Amino acid sequence: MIGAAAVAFLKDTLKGEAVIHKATRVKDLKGLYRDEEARAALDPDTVLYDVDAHLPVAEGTEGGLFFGITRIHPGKIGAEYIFTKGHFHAKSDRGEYYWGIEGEGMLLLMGRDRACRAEVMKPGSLHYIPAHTAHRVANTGSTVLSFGAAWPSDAGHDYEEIFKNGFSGRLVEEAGKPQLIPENQ
Ligand code: PAN
Ligand code: ZN
Repeated sequence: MIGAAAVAFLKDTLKGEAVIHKATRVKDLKGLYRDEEARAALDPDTVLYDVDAHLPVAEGTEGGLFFGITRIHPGKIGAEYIFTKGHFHAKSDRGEYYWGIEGEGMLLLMGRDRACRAEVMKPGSLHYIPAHTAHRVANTGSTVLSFGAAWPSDAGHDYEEIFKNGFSGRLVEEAGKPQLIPENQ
């Protein structure tokens, strides 16, 4: 039997069967920005980034894969570029691929030893996120940053660790350029 694909992947959107859409708003990022006052002053319902994800199997299924596209709005909260919450995987030994689609950004990678590094994201850049490595993306450009992701369906997300201890590096604008500033290393 020959059939049409159940999902359409058009540049930075996904549409079709088993595709979910999730928006993350100002109110979901409480305590994560260096300048909490600046965050709290914003409309809590403003969307900062959103994700389309193709989840063809149930979350937690061993041996499956998930595929997502994230779009992050441009801008800063205080001096810090708008970013994703960031997480370790709940099954910490699961890795992931990210790749840049449109716009400019930085991927922050932090190991369990809290050593932190950043990789430049741009259209066509490919990023291997090793196991046991927290990952967060910041939009350092002036347009929407979109990127793709593929990860194991049993990886899960541990956001708690990041809400508790944060990342050991922050991407802030200094003299008009992104700088990686160490924090709580
Ligand atoms: C991605 C992320 C997505 C949003 O699909 O979930 O970019 O970032 P947060 O989940 O940190 O809010 C991924 O890493 N999945 O594992
Ligand atoms: Zn992940």
